[in-house]
Amino acid sequence: MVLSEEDKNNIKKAWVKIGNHAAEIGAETIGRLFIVFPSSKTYFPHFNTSEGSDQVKAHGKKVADALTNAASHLDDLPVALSSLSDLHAHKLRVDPVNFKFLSHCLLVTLACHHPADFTPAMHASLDKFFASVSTVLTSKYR
Ligand code: HNI
Repeated sequence: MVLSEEDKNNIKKAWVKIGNHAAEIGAETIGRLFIVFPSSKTYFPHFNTSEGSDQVKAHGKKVADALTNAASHLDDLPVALSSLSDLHAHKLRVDPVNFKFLSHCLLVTLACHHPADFTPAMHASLDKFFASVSTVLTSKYR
């Protein structure tokens, strides 16, 4: 997946807009993930997966922070996400299909929160960004 200059600008623009409510976006995304794709809960047997639970909120913030970090390292995602990639592949062994589910929930959440900014071009750039992050996080499975 190659991010064009336009993609990179769109992604950075989106993250400026998200600003300091990234944690809220993350929590809503994880809440949606567990409801829309319940099989994803398999990986969280130790969590209270109810929408709005403290664990959903805390995990949403971690995911959002990791994406904020990725958005500022668009030319170097494999390095920026290296330890997270080890974690997801070697320790958590998350089935890669779940990354598509999570990416879908991220897009829907962002579209709901920023409808005016969510142009088709922005949609495409964010989809490519989440696909690129997902590729890195699933790259060490074999
Ligand atoms: Ni993921 C832990 C980021 C996709 C299941 N995950 C993390 C952490 C971050 C993170 C950050 C916390 C690491 C730490 O504490 O050191 N995860 C991301 C990102 C994506 C992603 C950026 C994709 C965009 N993770 C997924 C998916 C699943 C998933 C698709 C499964 C459905 N992640 C987990 C689980 C943990 C986790 C399980 C451990 C949670 C815990 O606290 O026990």
